[in-house]
Amino acid sequence: MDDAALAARVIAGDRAALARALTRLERDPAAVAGLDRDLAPHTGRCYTVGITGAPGAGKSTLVGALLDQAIAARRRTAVLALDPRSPLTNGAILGDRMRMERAAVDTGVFIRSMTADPHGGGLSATTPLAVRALDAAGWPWVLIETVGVGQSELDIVEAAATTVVVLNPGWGDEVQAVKAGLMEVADVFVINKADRPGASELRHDLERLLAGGRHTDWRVPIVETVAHEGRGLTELWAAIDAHRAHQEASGGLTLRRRRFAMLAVRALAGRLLGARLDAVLASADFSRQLDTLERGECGLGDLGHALATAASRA
Ligand SMILES: Nc1nc2c(ncn2[C@@H]2O[C@H](COP(=O)(O)OP(=O)(O)O)[C@@H](O)[C@H]2O)c(=O)[nH]1
Ligand SMILES: [Mg+2]
Repeated sequence: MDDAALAARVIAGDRAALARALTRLERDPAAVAGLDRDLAPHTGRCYTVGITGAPGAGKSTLVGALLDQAIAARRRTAVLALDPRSPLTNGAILGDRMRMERAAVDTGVFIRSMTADPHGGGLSATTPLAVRALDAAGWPWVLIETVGVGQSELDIVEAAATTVVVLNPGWGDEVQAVKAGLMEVADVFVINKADRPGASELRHDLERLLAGGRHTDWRVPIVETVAHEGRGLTELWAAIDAHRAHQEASGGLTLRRRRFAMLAVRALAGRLLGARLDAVLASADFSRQLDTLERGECGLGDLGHALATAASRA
């Protein structure tokens, strides 16, 4: 099926076509320019929620519980799961929902797990394209599950319209991790596993951090959840709704969408440039330049400049 035909079916809400489009762009995000262009007029309506936190924090369980609520409330919600260490397809957590989703007529949810292409760009190139496909397919809510700090795709999740940071009680170093970077990106804090000791201590630590942090007109809420028992999920959806209302009223949503677009375009351009750099590096001409480096006739910086110049001309 060509791009235009596939796009038309995605836009018409055909789930199989959407799955196929996602597979196509997962294989090579740089090769789907035509498909994305055909989808473009139908994008710009969905609302993205990033769910981030350390492996094991309970993100997948939480997403599953959010979906249960979404189904009950007829809130049509799609999920992109980008956590490579706990692919949804392998886990029992969303496994049942995945099977239900596959068998489904329209359950009002759509779940997709995506893995990074290890060669360049990875999920930061794929994710925005996937979000746009879901958007064009008419999914009004897109939840993006990803692992926490230090991952290349984090920047993309920071550009979600609302970012939920998931923590657990009793980890001790939690608050340090929050200070080290998650503080700035959190629109909502979730203390998941609130059935374990230490939830109120963690809450107090977070409150203290928030009070000492930068002051904005959004007060970051702290929601306690017990994801595997479905507790606290009404409150979590309410916190997401409240942040969305704030984002829409304050103009924050426009800024986030712009940042998302910038990061997406940069990731794609990075892939294209990476391919050019590799091509120049593999050329006979550049091999001769590497010989001069080995003979001590030029410096690394000289070759770096030469490579960048040659790649930009390629
Ligand atoms: N006690 C407790 N365990 C939980 C809770 N939420 C998730 N878990 C468990 O924590 C483990 C990791 O959950 P998972 O959702 O895979 O974490 P992820 O790596 O962040 O996606 C699983 O064994 C879950 O059953 C919770 O609220 N309380
Ligand atoms: Mg997970």
